[in-house]
Amino acid sequence: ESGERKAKVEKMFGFMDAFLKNDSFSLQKDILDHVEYTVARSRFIFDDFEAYQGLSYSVRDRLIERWHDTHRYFKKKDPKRLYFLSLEFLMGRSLSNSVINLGIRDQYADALNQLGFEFEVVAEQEGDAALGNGGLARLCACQMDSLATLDYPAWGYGLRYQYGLFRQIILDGFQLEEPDYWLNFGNPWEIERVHVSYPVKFYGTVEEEGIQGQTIKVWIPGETVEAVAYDNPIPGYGTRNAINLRLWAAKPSDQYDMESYNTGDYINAIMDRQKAETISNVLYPDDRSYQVALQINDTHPSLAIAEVMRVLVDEEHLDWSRAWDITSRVFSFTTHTVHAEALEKIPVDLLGNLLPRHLQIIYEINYKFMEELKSMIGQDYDRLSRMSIVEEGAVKSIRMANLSIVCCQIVNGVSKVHLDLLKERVFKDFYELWPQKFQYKTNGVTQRRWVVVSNPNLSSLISKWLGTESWIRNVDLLAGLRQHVSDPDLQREWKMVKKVNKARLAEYIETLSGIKVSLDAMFDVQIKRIHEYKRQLLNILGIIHRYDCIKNMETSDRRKVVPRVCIIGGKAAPGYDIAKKIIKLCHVVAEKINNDADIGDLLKLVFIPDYNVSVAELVIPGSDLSQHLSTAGHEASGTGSMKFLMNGCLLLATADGAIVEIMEEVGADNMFLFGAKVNEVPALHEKGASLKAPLQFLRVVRMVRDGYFGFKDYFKSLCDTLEDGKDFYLLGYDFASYLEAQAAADRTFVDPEKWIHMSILSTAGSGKFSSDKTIEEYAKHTWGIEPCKCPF
Ligand code: CBF
Repeated sequence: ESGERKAKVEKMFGFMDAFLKNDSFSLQKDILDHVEYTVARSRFIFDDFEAYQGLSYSVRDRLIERWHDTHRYFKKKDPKRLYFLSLEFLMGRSLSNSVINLGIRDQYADALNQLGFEFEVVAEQEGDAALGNGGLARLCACQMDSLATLDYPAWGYGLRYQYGLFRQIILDGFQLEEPDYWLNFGNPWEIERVHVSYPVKFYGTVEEEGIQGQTIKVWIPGETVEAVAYDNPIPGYGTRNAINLRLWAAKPSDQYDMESYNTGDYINAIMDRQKAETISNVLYPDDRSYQVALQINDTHPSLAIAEVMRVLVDEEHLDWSRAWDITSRVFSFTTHTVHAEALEKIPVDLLGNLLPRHLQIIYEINYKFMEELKSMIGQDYDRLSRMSIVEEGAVKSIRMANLSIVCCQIVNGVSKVHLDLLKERVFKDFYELWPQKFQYKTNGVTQRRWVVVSNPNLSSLISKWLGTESWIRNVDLLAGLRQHVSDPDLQREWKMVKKVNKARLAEYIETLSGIKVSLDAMFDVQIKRIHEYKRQLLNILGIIHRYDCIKNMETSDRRKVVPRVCIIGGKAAPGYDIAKKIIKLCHVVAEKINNDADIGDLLKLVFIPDYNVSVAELVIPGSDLSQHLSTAGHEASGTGSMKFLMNGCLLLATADGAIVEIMEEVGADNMFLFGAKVNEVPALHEKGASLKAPLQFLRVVRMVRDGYFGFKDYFKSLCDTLEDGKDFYLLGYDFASYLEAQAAADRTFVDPEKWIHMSILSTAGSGKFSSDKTIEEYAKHTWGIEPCKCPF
């Protein structure tokens, strides 16, 4: 850049805020301008949705401004960057989060008010960006928020799926799936970069060519698809920094077009173009410097390893060892599972057809690794074959986790327990070889989204009692609540906030299902993906037991029952039959209980359909108790528990995943713990059929089996999974201690002072589970990056 231009830019930094003003009049004008010129509706007549659009474009302008300044600043300072690769980002809604992070929520609320609209109503118009399945994907969204807030020079890379996670429709209690057309009404939060596009090649052959006496491999691809960038600015809180989440969309390339036209077959040409649009792939950033860190979020983006090697060897003509040296120093790998059988494998036939050169490179990596391994462990063929990147067998496959471990300098689990399981079971062989590679980084969630945005009343209360809002960036300050825990004023106000949130949730439940619930009841919630290991079935069987007990009580004893509203929500994978049966069971049980006049307000069961991020934002603040029931050793971390904890909900949980660390922070006596421990589970599995389930358990299973709730034949296979010797997830074994934990929760609930005390201590102890903490750990111990704060 010329000196003159540089000076100009420097000067511009002095006028950072001069472009877009944030006073009420300017905001009103911006909103109206966008309604009129971007949305093309009259500024005199527009509805809530159009107001949402106008408002969002006006917020986006401010995001873009910060985004530009941040990138300009990063360019100037040129710090080491992080590129975070993930195939899933579950962002949810953007509006409220953006205005809060930009520090202009109240100004916008006021501006909208002047225009005759209400911020909350307008914000409700936004759909969720659900580009992911569950915990792993939402974790990435929290981590992006923390990266921006903590001023780290980072980019996220992912895919811009046309359709998000399916919408769950419940028809007669059965789950049906509908496509999520999330882009149908436009997406004001993204910026399409038509000029930022890269060809992504597939198929074809690899040929050998001689150049200057050397033989090199040349890949002649068969098809090319263009990856086009869509940028999504991510604002930090309390900083000018806004980072980028770049999502790639697959589009047909011109080259592709030409081939189609040559055939003269117009219809097939169009069909082929459509095919290209359905393809998605991950690209690495076009940055030649190795002052970067590349984070692979689970094995899904791990083909990036072979791609970086291909570029360095085939296009940059580096020799193999230099290319390997660079590649193995920039990549790190986070694994999110404890299930060895869930580790991703790609059949060699498929990969060889689609990406022949990448397959060759993986073979070469494996060959060199096997040679090195033999020199270290000798001819132990069992171990060699377990550790090989290539799995021989009926379907020869590439083990993507092995590829990632071999290549990456750091492999991390997502909780302390998870690391132990990786070391002892899942990656035992690798751990023994390279113990120094293995770490854990406990997951975290962002307090901005999960308290400030979704629970503004609690957020204000916390700030009031801490005397500062700084906890929103410095989460350690939450611990300061401990000193006020016994203050009756705080307890009263805390209780009041919960009541208001419960009222909001009760209203939502009534609108959804017509069921009226009592605010005096304990709101007991389990929301997460439906999976056998997460044991929603244990919850439902516990509810049946409660129902059965109430039914069989003398009427006078019913007065002693602690009323409960049990709330369950979550999606089952479309092909996961047992999970779908669990959803149906929940509905038939609910039908029975909710319509039983003997029961009334003592027990209600509600299934919340289409659980997603914005539903969670409503449900979590209104919950008293939340359940995390995974069979010990099955949940790598779990992040839902952390969101509830921050919101002062008490946890009823097994000692699994991050719960073990939550116990350390909050104290086991402030939670309701139950069930087998991680180290007891293998021995229990060995006992198999000799493990006898308690009578209460057999009774409730029998009620389902015998058709007490109808659908006898349909539930047979579900009940079969609970038979002695088949009960892999140990529902029968854990049932008695589960009921004890539930009884302890009841006893505590009737002592409101004690409950509030535990609730305040839960929030106070939640600081460790902020994604800010996780990101700081990664930055220091994995990525080696430093904050780079754009000046105001
Ligand atoms: O690490 C984030 C989350 O990832 C999962 O959801 C996953 O998809 N593998 C795990 O199941 C969670 O335990 C974990 O918290």
